[in-house]
Amino acid sequence: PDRGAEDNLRRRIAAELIRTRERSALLTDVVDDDDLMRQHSTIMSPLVWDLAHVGNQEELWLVRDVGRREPVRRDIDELYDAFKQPRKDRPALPLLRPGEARAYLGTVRNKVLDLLDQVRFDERRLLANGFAFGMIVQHEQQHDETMLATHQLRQGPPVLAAPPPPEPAVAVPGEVLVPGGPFVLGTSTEPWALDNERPAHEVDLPPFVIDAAPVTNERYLAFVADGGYDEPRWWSEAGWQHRCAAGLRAPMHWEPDGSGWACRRFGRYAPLRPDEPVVHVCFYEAEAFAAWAGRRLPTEAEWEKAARWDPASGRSRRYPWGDEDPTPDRANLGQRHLAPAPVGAYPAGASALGVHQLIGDVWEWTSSTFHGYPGFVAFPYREYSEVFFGDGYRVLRGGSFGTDRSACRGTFRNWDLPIRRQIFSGFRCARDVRPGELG
Ligand code: AVJ
Ligand code: FE
Repeated sequence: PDRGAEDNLRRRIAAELIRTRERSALLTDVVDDDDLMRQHSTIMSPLVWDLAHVGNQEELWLVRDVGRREPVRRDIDELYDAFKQPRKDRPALPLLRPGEARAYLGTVRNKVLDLLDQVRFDERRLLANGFAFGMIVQHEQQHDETMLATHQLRQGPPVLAAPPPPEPAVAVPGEVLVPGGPFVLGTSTEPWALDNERPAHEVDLPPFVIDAAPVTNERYLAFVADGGYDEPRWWSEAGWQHRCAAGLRAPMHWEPDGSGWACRRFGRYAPLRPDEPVVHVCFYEAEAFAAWAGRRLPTEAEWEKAARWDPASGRSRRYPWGDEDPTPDRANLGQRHLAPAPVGAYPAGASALGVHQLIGDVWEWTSSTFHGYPGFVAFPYREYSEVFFGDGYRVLRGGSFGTDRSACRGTFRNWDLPIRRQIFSGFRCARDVRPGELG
């Protein structure tokens, strides 16, 4: 590659690394050392574990592998290996104290910025288009979203604040018809796409109908008020079992308030806003709502076609609005707002077919289990995606208000257990086309 282009890439990578670290610092500087060391939920890590883990991954991949430099702290690799340390055991480990963790991250980062100056991006496949650096940026941003979810679980007075998301600017239709036919799912060209998004391949779908916006609190409340949580027929067998074992009655963080509900968000209470996407529901709750509404969840292929397919060109776009990167007027991403935006707040982010708020606001459960696409090759390590393939996990799409733009694309795939709801998860519904509906 020519020197000028390489220098531009270096500058872009440095800016992304620095911007990302500012987010990690903000999320960990607003609480004291005891709070950082404490476990707020057994399904989450102490914040200080996430922080040092992010530094350790950066050391493993960039300092040692890409840079072939001497280890900074080989002795802590085990402590911060997510596969060796179950979350519930992490608070009892001899973790780096917050001051040590911050110093460790600083040392690693200085080495990385130094090697970034010298690296040649054509040296190895891992470096093509700066991929190794992009992977580490995305990894830290994913943990920043996890840390934001930990903040949401934390008890005590609020420590995070942000301006509210924008108000609705347009009326959004109920649903949109997506014509049948082939489209391209996944990518082979997106430079920082992770292995599970690859390769691009054609998928032929029958026509279907999808909600033009995520399901709102108002619609979800109708399901709750109709006794949806007490009616096994709306739930799958596994879902009903979980509903009973976990005593589910409403989305996580909803609390009874007089005759209605309030929600707790980052330490503050607010009445439920009817036009806001419902958040903190698990896959089983999404599935039950859809059954109650006479609908179903979209498959991830349907979600991606609604998001990326442009009927005018027949192409799949990088994002719903086109090929340009996300901007604040297109999507509620990046923890700029600490809530999903009401439906209709992002007309500039709508897809070619007129589907709104696919990117940002809330992760959207799909009916699909997590598998490799045809031709999948693990890269650069099996533990990112491949070890999670199987029927145990469901795919979520689109990112949330807590997701950074670097870790969110039309092709980006997230996954989680069907019982999880501490994440910023919501959904939209879909349905088959009815006989005669196509005219
Ligand atoms: C893709 C969000 C499921 O948090 O478990 C972080 C991302 N992988 N460190 C997770 C990840 C390794 C992953 N998710
Ligand atoms: Fe990680």
